[in-house]
Amino acid sequence: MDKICVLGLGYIGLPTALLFATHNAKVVGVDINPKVVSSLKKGKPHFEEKGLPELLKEALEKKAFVPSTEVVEADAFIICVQTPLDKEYHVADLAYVVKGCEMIVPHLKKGDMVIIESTISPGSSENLFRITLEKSGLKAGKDFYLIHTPERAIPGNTIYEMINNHRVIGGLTKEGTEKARQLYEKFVPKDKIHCTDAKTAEIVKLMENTFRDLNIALANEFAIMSEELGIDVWEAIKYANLHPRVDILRPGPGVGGHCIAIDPWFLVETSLNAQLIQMARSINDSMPFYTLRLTKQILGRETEFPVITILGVAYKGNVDDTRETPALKYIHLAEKYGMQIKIHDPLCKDFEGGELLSLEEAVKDSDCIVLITDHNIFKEVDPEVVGKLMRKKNLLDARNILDHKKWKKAGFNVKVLGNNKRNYF
Ligand code: SAJ
Repeated sequence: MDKICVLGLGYIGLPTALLFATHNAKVVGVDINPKVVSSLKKGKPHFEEKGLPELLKEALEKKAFVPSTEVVEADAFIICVQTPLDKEYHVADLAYVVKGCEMIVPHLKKGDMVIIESTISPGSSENLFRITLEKSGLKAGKDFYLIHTPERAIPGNTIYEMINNHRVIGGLTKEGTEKARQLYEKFVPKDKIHCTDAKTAEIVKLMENTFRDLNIALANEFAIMSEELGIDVWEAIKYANLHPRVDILRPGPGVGGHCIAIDPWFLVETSLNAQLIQMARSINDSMPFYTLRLTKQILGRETEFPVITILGVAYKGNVDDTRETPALKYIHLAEKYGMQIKIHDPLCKDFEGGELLSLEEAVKDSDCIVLITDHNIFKEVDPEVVGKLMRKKNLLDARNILDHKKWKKAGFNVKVLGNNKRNYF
């Protein structure tokens, strides 16, 4: 049975480790955080993800998954650590991956695979990780295999997508790529695995996320334009998308998460010609500020020291993840303008931008609700009930998910981001 050591038990590492453990492999999952390791040993995942508790239970019962703080000898090492954006220089911070390689070095032996799933900039397997791993005295391609296979599963549906999405595998050598293909065939259907070289594999995921970022930027630009033109962007996009070759995404208060808001920069750092990509990033990054501008318009000049209720700080709907959330930027900016912010997000456990309150506490004496995250649960909020607790009944729906008729009926002044249409019928 294959022995696998997975480094990093986060959003990608843990499901990856568990899928191998439940598909005929012995897995040691390594995380430097002892709290994560002890919680997993007790059968408790440290974050929410559909199907994860059941998968962990199965892997532990099979005795095929051992959480640990130490790297051990294995046939395949899979690195799934984070690669944050270096905010000062807007380049990939690959230090955690390098650290992972360094931890593998004392355990590396002939014939082993080192597989990097973390998102990395093109060329870094060859130019950076190879050099670190060769400190073992072994040569990449000759003695051990270095492979990149980017994980592209979407948070909220990670386990399904890890199995069913197409997977691109690119090694420094053909032999390594083939060995990795055989390994992933344990849980990925054969016809969904595509083999290539390392640099191509490195760029594929960056291209996908950049494409999505550009599409959302276009939707956001259309939203701002629609406000200026006095039309409803949601209606216009709905009709444009009826065209068989058009698929415009949804505007909103900004783009967050650890992928779309970051990965395009990994391309920008590799080329002098990535102007369109930078432009999309700056449009999406400006959306929290635009959302704040709309908030100020709703409040008007007469509301002094306004109190704002934020519905949702997760970076997107129905997840508990707040990484790179546009809510944080909105809150910082709003506080600079003297607004008092009260936050409600029933899915998130903690948030660096402020205290998380119950719905009642968050709306009490508020002047405006600003819906930032499209959690389904917000559709169940009763405007009659919250309206009674508020000082002024204003709503800014920055995701266009609420039943606006119902809110208006309860006496709310409703504004939807991107809709400036006057009724003309
Ligand atoms: N968003 C919009 N409008 C939309 C769609 C999304 O404003 O129409 C916003 C979301 O609210 C969120 C951000 O964009 O703030 C990103 O959300 P997302 O659902 O587009 O993507 P992620 O970051 O959760 O996951 C993406 C996915 N990539 C693609 O769809 C190309 C996922 O498949 C990748 O695995 C993941 O990035 C990753 O790990 O790279």
